[in-house]
Amino acid sequence: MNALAREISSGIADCELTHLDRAPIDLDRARRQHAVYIECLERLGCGVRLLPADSTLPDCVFIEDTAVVVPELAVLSRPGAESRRGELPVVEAALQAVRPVQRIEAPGTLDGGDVLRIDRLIWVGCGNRTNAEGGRQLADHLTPMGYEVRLVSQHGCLHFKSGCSQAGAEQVLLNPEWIDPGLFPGLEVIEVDPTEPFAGNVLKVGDTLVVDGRFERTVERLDTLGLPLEVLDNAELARAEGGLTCGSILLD
Ligand code: CIR
Repeated sequence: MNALAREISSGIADCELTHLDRAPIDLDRARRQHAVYIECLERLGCGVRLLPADSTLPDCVFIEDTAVVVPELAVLSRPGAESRRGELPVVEAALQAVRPVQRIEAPGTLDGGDVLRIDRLIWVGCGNRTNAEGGRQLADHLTPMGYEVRLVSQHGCLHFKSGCSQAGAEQVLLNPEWIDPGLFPGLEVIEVDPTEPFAGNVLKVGDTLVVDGRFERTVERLDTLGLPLEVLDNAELARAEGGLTCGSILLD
């Protein structure tokens, strides 16, 4: 497994914020936590290509939002926040080296954080950053490759995956306040602890789940289920509304 990631912009203080109030971000601490995240991916067997930051692109570390990558193809997104569209060219160049590349075109918008893939099934949360046109374009690219793309309406949290993510081969972790468990028939649904609304975003690398240790009760639930865990601290980037999936694009 390989992965793309991107360094943290020195301009991150000007990041987009939707549901959180602006709070100071300690850049050094954010970079230390990010370095631990990259080391963790490497320990789990990923060859990580770390792309350079850009001081004029506050949110560039959240590379997940810039593309949807499946083994056959990369679809470059068109972020719903205009301030983020400049993030694409560097990512596009990196993707050209590993996949055929397609694009979401205007008036479509799509953030990778709104796209959850479990094998050949793909859910796209439309409503905030991603619009229905963006979701349809993604479906047009991926359906011919044998993927089933389901457009769902999503409003409770910033991105669809802010509220849900794949936990095990057939398990989804979610916050039922934000994401309807009925979206996942046939999969086992694990709910976050109600006191930890942001705990639903975990990163599955192979069989291991990378989790944020600040969400102790949810981590305990996952541990009880016997899922192999790597526990990190994502506190600083969380102030920019970023979770654990946002920091990488996994290339499997
Ligand atoms: C934004 O609002 O776009 C960034 N501050 C946070 C993006 C986090 N990405 C994600 O949830 N996939």
